Amino acid sequence: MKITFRWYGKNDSIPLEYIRQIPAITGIVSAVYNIPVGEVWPNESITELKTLAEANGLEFEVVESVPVHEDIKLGKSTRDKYIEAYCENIRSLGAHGVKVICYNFMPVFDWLRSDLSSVNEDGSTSLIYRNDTVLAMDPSKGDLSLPGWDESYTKEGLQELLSDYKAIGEKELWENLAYFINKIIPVCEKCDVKMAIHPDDPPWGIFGLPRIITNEENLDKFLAINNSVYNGLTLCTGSLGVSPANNMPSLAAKYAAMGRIHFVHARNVLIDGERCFRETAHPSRFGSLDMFSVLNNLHDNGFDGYIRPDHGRMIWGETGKPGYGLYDRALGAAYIDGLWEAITKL
Ligand code: DNO
Repeated sequence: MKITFRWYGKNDSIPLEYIRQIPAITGIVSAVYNIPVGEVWPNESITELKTLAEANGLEFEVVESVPVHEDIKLGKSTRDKYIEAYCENIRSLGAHGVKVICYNFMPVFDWLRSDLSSVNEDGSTSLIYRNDTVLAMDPSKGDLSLPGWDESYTKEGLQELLSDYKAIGEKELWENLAYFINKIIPVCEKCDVKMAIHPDDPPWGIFGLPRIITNEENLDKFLAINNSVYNGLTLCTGSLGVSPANNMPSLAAKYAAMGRIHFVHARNVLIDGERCFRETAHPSRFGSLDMFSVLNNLHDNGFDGYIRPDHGRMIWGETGKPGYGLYDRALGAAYIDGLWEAITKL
């Protein structure tokens, strides 16, 4: 297992020099950010990321994300051109030594929270989700801006996109996902790049849009679309784990035994109501997830992929990208490393 750390490129306020000082981190997880979704990433940009990482003693073997163009999710006639560009990105990332690509298939919006800096008792702040608040939001009014979202839509563009999705239910989204997967996986096999789909965060439909990577039944259905080992998962404990029906240690054991987990996002969350949760410090006792059992089951079932500490709180007065500060994620990395040492020596 390799412990990695997400880095948002040269615009990230956290320097690579700091990341290399976190014990146990072997590499960065990054992406080319200044290219519109659906286009081919310039070779120079990929080379630059790799060179910067290596100059700091870090590997660059995991990309998060290569975003999927909405026309692919919508199954539009233009999708083939975007899939070809996606395949081109897989080829060039493979040629640069990238081993795993994390991506998601969530319509329009990526991850969603109702508040990005809710104050905890100890003065730190966390990302939280309150169902009532989210139900009262209306993205078509164009006044919402949250960090996981593609900021490039105009108000009209977003309204048009949301209206295109009126024709897409879960069934259609599954069909469009299967079409995409069956086109890209043969390329991944040739280039030795493993795909790791990120679960929907949160794992339920929002704003009337379908979400399908949400639970065990659907993960099984997803993996069965194409049985190649290159068609795999990002096991994000905090995304799936906010639904009490998702037993994270058991999902970790099952999919690791199948050899289908290529990347793990380790995050703890406290479920504090129906469809309500608060992101916490990583150790088990602060949240609802048994992080030890997740890691132990990964280990016992042969997991040998990449892991990264996911969203941290903001602590020690740090400001920055919500969920992606240095300090709490570094504590998370040290915790993961400590658990792993204990597990491997037991
Ligand atoms: C949130 C992240 C996600 C993830 C994408 C993968 O912090 O885990 O935004 O990067 O969903 O495509």
